[in-house]
Amino acid sequence: MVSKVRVLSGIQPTGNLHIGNYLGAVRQWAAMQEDNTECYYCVVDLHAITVPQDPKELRAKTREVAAILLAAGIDPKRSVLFVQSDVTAHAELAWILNCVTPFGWLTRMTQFKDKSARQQEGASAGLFDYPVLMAADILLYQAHKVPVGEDQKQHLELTRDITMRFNRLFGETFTVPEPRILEIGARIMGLDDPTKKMSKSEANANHAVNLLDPPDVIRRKFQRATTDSLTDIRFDENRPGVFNLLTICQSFTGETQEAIVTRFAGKGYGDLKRAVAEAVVEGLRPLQERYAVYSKDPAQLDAVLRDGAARARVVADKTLADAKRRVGLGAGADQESRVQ
Ligand code: AQP
Repeated sequence: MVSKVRVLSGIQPTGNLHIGNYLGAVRQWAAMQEDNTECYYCVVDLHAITVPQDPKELRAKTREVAAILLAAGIDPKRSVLFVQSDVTAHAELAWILNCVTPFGWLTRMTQFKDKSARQQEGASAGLFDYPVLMAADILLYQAHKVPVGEDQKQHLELTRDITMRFNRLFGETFTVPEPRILEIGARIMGLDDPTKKMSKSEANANHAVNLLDPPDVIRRKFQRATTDSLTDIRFDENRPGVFNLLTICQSFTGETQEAIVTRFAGKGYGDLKRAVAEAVVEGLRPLQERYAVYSKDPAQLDAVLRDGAARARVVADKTLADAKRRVGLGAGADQESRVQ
């Protein structure tokens, strides 16, 4: 039995990390490192190859993302930080879960529908199977809580369904995880089109504010952000551009909605954009400074990731061995554990 609260989350090394990834996920990862938690955070490179990647670029991004996580406050003494493909149990458990996951459940996943629509027939079987690999990531560590952005809510619900189905078929094996989705910042929208989630894979250069963008670039991107033809500044979800800017402002400054609305009373969108840009520049400054230090020390990063993978394997391999035994895999497996 696990006495501490186990936390697991992952991030894909698929491009430049942006403030959506930070506010929706990474910042709360750092905040969840408390005495009563055991946190596992991984760079999910197996997930990244569900869409085509340049091998050299993928490896470089994997290291960059790991260094950003350290810079964002993930403390390798308090958390286990590792690269997913360094722990082979993830792929192995995913196969077992594939075989207990009904095909129909996966066909309902909206993220697959969105992403495969762009690639049509060329979409990989891996992209379709992405949520099952995500379930394996979570179940291997018997995670109680999974801090994610709102876009992952459906995948988390599927993970819970897969867990309950496996436990019903083979006996209590896995902890049923719960998503941890923030009320503010769980869905940051693109600056160019505030009706679309901010995403690493969008091509427009003004779409996302990246965590490593220099201050001038951040200011320019906010200056060009799409707003509307009205003038007053207030939190109104029907005005997605202004709402998104205000949400970003609130997430970085920690102010209440009332305080922000009072601050901008009688001011224009230009003032708002400048103020949000400054809040983000200041908010990201410590992360960017720490990143500069970590990125100059590849040996330290290697050591952190090697140690993280070794510590992750201890937990993951134990869970995998139990799952295999329960399913009846291997010559010496206990065939009696199936309870139906
Ligand atoms: N716009 C967002 N607002 C809040 N949270 C977000 N997350 C992603 N976008 C936003 C959260 O960040 C974590 C890591 O995401 P991911 O890299 O695993 O994949 P993703 O959700 O598919 O992110 P992207 O940026 O949209 O990447 P691509 O374009 O590669 O698909 C997750 O917890 C996610 O919820």
